[in-house]
Amino acid sequence: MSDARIVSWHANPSRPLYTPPPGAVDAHCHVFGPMAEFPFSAKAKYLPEDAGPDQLFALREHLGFARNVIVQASCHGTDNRATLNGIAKSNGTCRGVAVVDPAISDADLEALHAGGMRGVRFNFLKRLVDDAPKDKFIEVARRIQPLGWHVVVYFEADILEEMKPFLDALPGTIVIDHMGRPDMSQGPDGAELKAFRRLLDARESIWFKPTCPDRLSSQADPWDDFAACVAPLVADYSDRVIWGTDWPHPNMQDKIPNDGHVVDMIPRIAPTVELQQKLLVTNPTRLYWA
Ligand code: 0GY
Repeated sequence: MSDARIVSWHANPSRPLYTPPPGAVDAHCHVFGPMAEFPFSAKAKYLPEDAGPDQLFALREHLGFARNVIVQASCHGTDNRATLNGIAKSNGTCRGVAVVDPAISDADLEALHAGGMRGVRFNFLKRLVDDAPKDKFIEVARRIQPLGWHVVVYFEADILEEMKPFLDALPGTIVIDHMGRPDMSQGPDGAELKAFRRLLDARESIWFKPTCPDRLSSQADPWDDFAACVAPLVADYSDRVIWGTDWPHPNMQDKIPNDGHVVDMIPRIAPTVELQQKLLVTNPTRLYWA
């Protein structure tokens, strides 16, 4: 990996045309560093410039959101201090999702809870992590249930079938990042979205994030194929969707999205006030501020 630090976020995003409802939650974003205080993991697969909580809160204000869920990014490994720092500075307006060493003690899990963590993330992307020990993850998922936490799982559509026994073995609520990254060029009735629907139909406690048009679309902004594929999914599973910007857009340096345009995808995938309220307020509040 090169030592050059990467910028993957827009320097001057537009103000969205869409206004989120009061209390809206950006439920998938990250913080990077600041590195001088919170160094990156020795195993990090990318080395970003600092994108700390002050930048996150300024962007949130600009985009019209009230709260954030900060998801521990892979570049910080299992050292959750940068994410905890963001939560601590937020005056109760942030919660977090941690990445933990499966050998973590109960006392350390409880300390993460006290610091505002409400879930644990299992990342299966080979370009981001060296290993993903399923047996150990299942054990972690069991141990977090008494805390009222949920599991967030990140994988790509080509391994959905092989993920099924693992997902079946996880207790409690599961949130799938970015819908398991289906191929949007196949359209709303494409094989990968159909397979994802089968997963949702088989278990009510599987939630998902209809996020990342910039990553998943086969087209340029305004990402029309994403809107066409994702709107039916949000309509059909509206009680188990949460939304986020994905700022600072890790690894998107070659296709940096305009965050204002990312927010303007919301009314295209959730066209009614009722759907927007569930996606941005009711559902994330149930998971993170209950
Ligand atoms: C995302 C997606 C990515 C990165 C991470 O933890 C991470 O580094 O999640 C990615 O590169 O696809 O959701 O932020």
